[in-house]
Amino acid sequence: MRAFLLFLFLLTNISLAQSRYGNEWIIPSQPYAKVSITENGIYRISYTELASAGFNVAAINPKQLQLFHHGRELAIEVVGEVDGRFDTTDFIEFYAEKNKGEQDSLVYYHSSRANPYQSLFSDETFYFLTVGQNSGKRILTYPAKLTNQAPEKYHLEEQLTVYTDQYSFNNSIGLVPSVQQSYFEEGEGWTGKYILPDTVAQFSLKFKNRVKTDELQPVLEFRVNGRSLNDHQLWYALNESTPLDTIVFGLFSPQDIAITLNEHAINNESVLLKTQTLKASNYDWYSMTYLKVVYPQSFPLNGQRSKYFRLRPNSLNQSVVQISDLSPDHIAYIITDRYNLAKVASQTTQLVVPNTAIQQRLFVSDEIKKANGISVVNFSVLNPTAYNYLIVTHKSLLESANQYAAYRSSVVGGGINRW
Ligand SMILES: [Ca+2]
Repeated sequence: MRAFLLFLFLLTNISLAQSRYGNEWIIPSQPYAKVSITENGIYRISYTELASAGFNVAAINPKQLQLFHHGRELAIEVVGEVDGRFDTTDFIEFYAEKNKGEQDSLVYYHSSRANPYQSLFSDETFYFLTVGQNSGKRILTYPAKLTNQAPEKYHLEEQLTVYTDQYSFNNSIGLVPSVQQSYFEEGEGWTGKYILPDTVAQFSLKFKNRVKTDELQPVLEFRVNGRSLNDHQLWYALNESTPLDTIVFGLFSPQDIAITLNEHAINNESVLLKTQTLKASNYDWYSMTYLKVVYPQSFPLNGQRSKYFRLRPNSLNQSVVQISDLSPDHIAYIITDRYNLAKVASQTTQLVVPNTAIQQRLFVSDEIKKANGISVVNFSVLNPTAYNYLIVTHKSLLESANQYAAYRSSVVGGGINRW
């Protein structure tokens, strides 16, 4: 993967409001516990974990605990906060997601991310816990409720297969291009193994607990990525039938295809997708980046400890969800807005979910995860008016960045200061 050097010049302008920098969440006088996360799920941080990381637990007013991710405060639950003391049995609980690379979109200057489900660099992301000046944001809990409303018949399952076997540079395999842009080009990113023109690629999809309904048919979406220096012509077919269509896409470009699956396209709750190029050249190479099928599915967890549900909009603005194998240990969160999480209390195997006039996403899990690691961070004070520019670099390029900074601060370089 290409290391890159990005010089970011921050123009000194004292009239710039601080909100322009996006670092308002950092209060330099407050220590922060930096929490490493690499998987989606419900996390719990205990008194002991914070104390072992070196966080001053004696100074914690639990009501003022705040958690930040990507500079925004997330709602959390702090069990034991009511007495205003952080006791050894108190803990913090929240829903977190791994790094899905949303911020990678910044490096694609003329295009969008080739693989929207995989970070270019790492699954790891950091959540920051601190004791603020005021009350922190807390998870709202909707209590269990009795109702005669009929349960939802199904939710919309999103079954996703993401391929990350190879990293596609925007060049033919094995040939390093003479010029690479400093930004990421169309089609760059993680994708599947390249497929040769003689191969009929086969991708098998299996439905789980599908609900057959005339209201909604399953939709199969997939993204292929060009991998060689020619335009591609690709046919695709379902099962043993003749090709449905032929699509044309360029060089190293991604291409999306969506197919509505009729009932006769589904055999024994499976679908076989076949793809092949028309062999425009011997190097008519492409790869599969992801396959996604969205379909109506019934609610059982079937042994899965964690599961997402997408509820269809309900004009009653409330949905009843009956999960036959829901236990009292399961936690149900409405995660549609993951910064403003809400919890839904269950009544035996039933959840009454509010505000469903719009589609809501639920996360149900009985698995409490531990962070990979916690360390204490004290941020330095950065006074923008005291510096002229900022260098953002990679450690492999640090020496050159320092040389550049030394040059800029010299008389010849203009006597310009770097932070
Ligand atoms: Ca307490």
